[in-house]
Amino acid sequence: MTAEQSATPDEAGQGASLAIDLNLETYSLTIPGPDGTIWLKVLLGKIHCVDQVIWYNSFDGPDLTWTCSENDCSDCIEDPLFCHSHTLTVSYEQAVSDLPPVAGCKYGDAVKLVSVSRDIIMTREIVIIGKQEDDCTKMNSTWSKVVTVPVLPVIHGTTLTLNCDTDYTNNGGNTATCLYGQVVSTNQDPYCREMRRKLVGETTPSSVEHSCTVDRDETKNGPENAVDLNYVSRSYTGPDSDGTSWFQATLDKVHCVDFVIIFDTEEFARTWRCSEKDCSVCGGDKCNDYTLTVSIQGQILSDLPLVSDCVNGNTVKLEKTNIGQFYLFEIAIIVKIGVTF
Ligand SMILES: [Ca+2]
Repeated sequence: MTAEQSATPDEAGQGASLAIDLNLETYSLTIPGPDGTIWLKVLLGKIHCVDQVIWYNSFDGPDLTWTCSENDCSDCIEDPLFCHSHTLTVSYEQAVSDLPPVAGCKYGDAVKLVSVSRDIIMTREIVIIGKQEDDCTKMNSTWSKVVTVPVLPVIHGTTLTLNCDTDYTNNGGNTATCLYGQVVSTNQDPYCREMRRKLVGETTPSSVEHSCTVDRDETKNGPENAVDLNYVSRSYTGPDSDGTSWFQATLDKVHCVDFVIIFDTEEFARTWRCSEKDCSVCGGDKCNDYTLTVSIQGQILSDLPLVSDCVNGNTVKLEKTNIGQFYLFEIAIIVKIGVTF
């Protein structure tokens, strides 16, 4: 830690270093510099998160105390008159990449005291309190079902990968840092969402496709997002060259399809129930916007036994009845249990 000031009448007897020598007998005396400003600056040597700055002008101080938020250190107490005649800032001398904010302290490597209405600054001591570089022992309390790699506790400065508990998927940020005892996200907060539970009789398609991935963004809008058991991810498809928009699931083999549920969200779904003829009986939201067909594709099978209330097929196709794009958050295909071909 070193100190500088705008100017002093006596470098040896009243230099800036005397403001940080832990001795109240000695003091620095700051007078206007060449540009007329009056300032005392303490260089910390590395980035700290500054919690408080305490200034001793007299033996029976502290005379002023500034308390920092994550934005500034303008909260000044002790002597209101003195507070108004000085400003205190914490800033960076060295270039630094964005640090995630920590509550109740201001990052910086330089602390600058400026006199705004007095001719001199006399400093017996200036004390800079940095936030304690504690280990991180517990998760950020606003995060639910998040687990870290490495597991907590970790020391200050550790970079963490954020995952979710079993049966949950992370739809938010996936990195964090242990800063001053807090786990702080470095991009965005994680968001662990419980995965959709498979229903009794639900069969997982062996492949899925749709007419045209919007923006050609397979990660964000691809058809696999409709069968990943995640209510947040979704497929998003537009019309193909024929002008129709559709989503198709191919099953591992021919099943007798009982019903199909389309989830727009966890709460909003529509269900197509099958008779032995078709799966046209729809209940729920926006039924008129879609048709659902179950068919046998790619193989000729004759004499399949007819089972009541289900349709034999290895392909489930959802088509939009009018032109346009559509989302599909999840599709669940439920087949008759115990019916095999
Ligand atoms: Ca999904």
